Parts: sequence; structure tokens; C-alpha cells
Amino acid sequence: MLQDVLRQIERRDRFLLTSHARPDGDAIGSALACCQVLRAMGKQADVVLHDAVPRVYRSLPFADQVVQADRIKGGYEAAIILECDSVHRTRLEGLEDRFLISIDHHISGRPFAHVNWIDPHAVATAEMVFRLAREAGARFSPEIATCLYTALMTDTGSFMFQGVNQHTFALAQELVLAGADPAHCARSIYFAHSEAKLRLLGEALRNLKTEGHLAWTWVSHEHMQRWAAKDEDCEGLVNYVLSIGEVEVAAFFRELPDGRFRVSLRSKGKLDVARVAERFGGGGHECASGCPVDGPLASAVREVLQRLRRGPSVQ
Ligand SMILES: [Mn+2]
Repeated sequence: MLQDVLRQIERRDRFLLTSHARPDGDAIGSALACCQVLRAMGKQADVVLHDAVPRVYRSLPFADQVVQADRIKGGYEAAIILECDSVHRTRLEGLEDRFLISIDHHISGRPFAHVNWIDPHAVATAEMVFRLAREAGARFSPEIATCLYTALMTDTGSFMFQGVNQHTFALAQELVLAGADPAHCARSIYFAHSEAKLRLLGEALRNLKTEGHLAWTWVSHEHMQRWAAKDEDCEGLVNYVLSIGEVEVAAFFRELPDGRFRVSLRSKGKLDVARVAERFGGGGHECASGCPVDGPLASAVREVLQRLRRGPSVQ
């Protein structure tokens, strides 16, 4: 619980903060904000991530201080793992024998750490970091508010996803009062794409296929190379497929250099796509998941669609 987390923080001086590999807005924003909260409490803290900060989050306050590494070095007294359901998903080595604190809002969150604060009612991990900061009485700077607002905005799909309620807006209000600028945060995320991303979207829309409540598309490795696209340029393209009114489930296939495919699955809620992804050795949430599938494209699509047609249903 929150009190246990605070007690463990108060006992120590040097902290490492991290989150899952291929970090999203909640992972980055919450880790950056939590790091500043700890520093405001007089602690030493560093954010260490396995992957680079994606382009759209690079303008967040203190994003330039994020350390990218495969292995943890240094005398940290504890590691705080945010928005992440296992040590493995951080893809960082050297965490195993450290004192671990987990802060997560996922319903699938497992108590893998020494101290676990998992609150599935929190709409984003950012909400939990906000509560931690307030409980600690830490000075709440505009920079911290900006990181948390960005995390909240992205993790709620710009306040559109299931679970958004009056508390979400109350939190947004607190963050704006503390100095977050909503228009600036939105601009940095939604009007900051690379050209490559739009070129990939072009190919994805050209390749779009639909079948009843299912829709899917793909981009080839060759197309990725032609536009010097990075993995992160594919982020969110699946949502365009899901935006079709009749579509309940969308799949996006990205060809990897080795000819396999990375599949992103999205659901509007009637089908649990986490369970489908798990069948292929992936995972995620009911409405957003991912998995690897062997190529070539035709067989990858056939296998995934077979599962999607069959269910299993959430209801
Ligand atoms: Mn989150």
C-alpha cells in the first residue's frame, strides 16, 4: 500500500526508477515525475530504462536525464518499478537481488516485488505517483505536473477510454493548477510525429482488410526500411483500424527483419484480446495486447484471424 511504499522510501537514500521496455506515456511520465518527487524529498534518484525515450516524449521535463542501459550498475538501495507487472518486462539485468518496490494500476499486476502497491482503480500509474507526492508532502513543481498530465492524457486515450470518470478530471484539474499546460502537452504528443510514421500509416491504410467486426492491416519490413522508420513509428497505427464504426477488434501486423511479425491487437471491449495474444506467447490487457507470430504474412494473418473469429469473449 501507499503507506508501506512511503515508509520504505523514507528509510533509504539512493533509488533507481524504471518501467517496462518499449515504454508508453504512463511509463515515462510516471517514472520522470516519481524521480522528481524523490529528489524533492531529498533522495538521490535516477530513471533507467532499457529502451530509448520515444520521440514524442523527449520534450518532457528531465527526459534528457533518462539513462538507457541493459544492466543496472551502482549502489542503489532500492528500485521502484512503475507500470510494470514483472522484473522481466523491464528487460534490465541486475534488478533481481535488489530491494524492489512495485507501483502499478493494472488489473493483471502481480505482487512480484518486496513491497507492492497495485491499485486497479487508478486510471493511470500517474494517479498513484500524484497520491504518493501529496502524501509525502513533496513540493509539486510545474515540471512534475507536466509529466503526470502527459501520462494521464496518453493512458486514458485523451480522456476517452473506459474507466475515465469524475476523479480523472479532478486529477487533471489538480495537475493544471500545479502548472501543466494542456494544449502544450497535447501538442507535444499528437502533433509531433515523424514523417515516417505518416508514410507507414499510408501503407497500412492501403493494405486495410475488413471482415464483419474484424479489421486488420500490415506494414512490410521493406516499407519500414524505405522510410527509415523505427519501431515506435508503428505505435498507435492499429487505432486507426479500430476507429471504423462496425469494427470491434483490430489487428496490426508489422514485419520484423527476420520475417516474423509483431502483432498489435485492439478491442472495443467485447473480445478479450489479451487471451488471444497469450496463445501466441504475448500478453497485455483485455483491450490492448501484442504478440509475435511466425511469417510469412498469409499464414500469420490466417492464424491470428482464426483465433479472433473464435473468441474467447470477455462477456
Ligand atoms: Mn498505465
